[in-house]
Amino acid sequence: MSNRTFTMIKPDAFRNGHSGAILDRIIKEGFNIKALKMVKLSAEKAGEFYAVHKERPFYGELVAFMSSGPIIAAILEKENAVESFRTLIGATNPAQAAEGTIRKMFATSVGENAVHGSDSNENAAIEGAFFFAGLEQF
Ligand code: 3AN
Repeated sequence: MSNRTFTMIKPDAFRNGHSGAILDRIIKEGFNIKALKMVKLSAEKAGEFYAVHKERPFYGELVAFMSSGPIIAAILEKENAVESFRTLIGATNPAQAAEGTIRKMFATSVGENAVHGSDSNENAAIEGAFFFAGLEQF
């Protein structure tokens, strides 16, 4: 069954000029883009998005990084989208990411790891709705 996931091209990948290559790879892997926008998160909004990590030692660093520059947010559709996209992006730490994954190719560190991918169908829906109104989703 076809379903949806949510992604962000993070500020590091955007700054380093990898947005086009990453979007091209995502499309070539068979994901259909259902919503897309370029935005810059305020620290407050980044903190809200990552609220689940509030108690983690890297939370402050994560919020500062995610609000440090523009990102590209998107909703993607494909069969088994959440798991399939997590496989495409690779492990959180790019040093442990498999060859050919987006993080292996474009991420620089565990904190600045190029892309986000939702970890469940439930979170994909919550995260998609955080960025996109109904009228912006196709
Ligand atoms: P993933 O993005 O692979 O689902 P999570 O949910 O464990 O990974 O972490 C969310 C984000 O928090 C990561 N994408 C990364 O940017 C950041 N992060 C995770 N672990 C660390 C860490 N040890 N140090 C700095 N940032 C981290």
